[in-house]
Amino acid sequence: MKLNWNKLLTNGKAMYLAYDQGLEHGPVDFNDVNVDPAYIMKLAKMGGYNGIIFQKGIAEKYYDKSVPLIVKLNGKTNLVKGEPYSTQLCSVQEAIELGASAVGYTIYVGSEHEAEMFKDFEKIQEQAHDKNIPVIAWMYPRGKAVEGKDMKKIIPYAARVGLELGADMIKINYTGDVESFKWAVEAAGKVKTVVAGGVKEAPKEFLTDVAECMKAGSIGIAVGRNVWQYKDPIKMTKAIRKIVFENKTAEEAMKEL
Ligand code: FBP
Repeated sequence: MKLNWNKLLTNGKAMYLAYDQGLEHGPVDFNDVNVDPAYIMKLAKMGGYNGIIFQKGIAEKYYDKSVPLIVKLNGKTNLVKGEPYSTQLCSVQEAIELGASAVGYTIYVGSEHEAEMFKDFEKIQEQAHDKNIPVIAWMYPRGKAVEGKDMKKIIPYAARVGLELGADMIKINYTGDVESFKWAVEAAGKVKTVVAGGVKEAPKEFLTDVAECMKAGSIGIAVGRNVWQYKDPIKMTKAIRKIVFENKTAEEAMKEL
């Protein structure tokens, strides 16, 4: 199997712009400007991202081929309570027809529905690899069984599950310190690790987190809100770029803002 990473990586590193929050959280995350997917598409191009992450509906109507497309194949709203299950919403074939260079899939590790997501993942992983398309797994510990548990231990477990299941890249949340994140990256083995952003933080905090993740061995980021909710998303993009591609510190990157 020879995966096609064409343009999804620059010298082995990557910056992806995530924009599936409209499904996961609803328009509460947006303002008048970033509510428009066409604006995000332009931002991805101007910022020189290695990929834009869309659900199929947005990809169908707004994807303009200017940067690689990563189609998120499953999702859920945050309106449903109880043990989380992320349902498949798009097939690998549809994603390819939309122009996808990679596909994304969320697995809620620890959920009562974990086994169903594992099963769904097995199929999409096989179909994607059949077409040499990399699979990015959002490995998110969720559900009663993991609530209150130490994420410094659970996130490395989720990372390892990504390796066991055959993901090519995993997207995980920062554990909060370099040592435990390094352990997560090590647990993922040959699977590339990118870090998710989470709720918007103060720029200094966010860039420090990015720098720490890179130091711990992450190959890049796959973030949304901390970029497009920032007052000048292009400046924030340039700051992240300094850290991811030029090994700069958070302090040095702050000069871009
Ligand atoms: P953000 O950088 O905005 O957190 O985006 C990363 C992401 O994984 C999105 O792809 C997804 O929509 C969202 O986080 C899921 O957030 P959560 O499940 O933590 O509410």
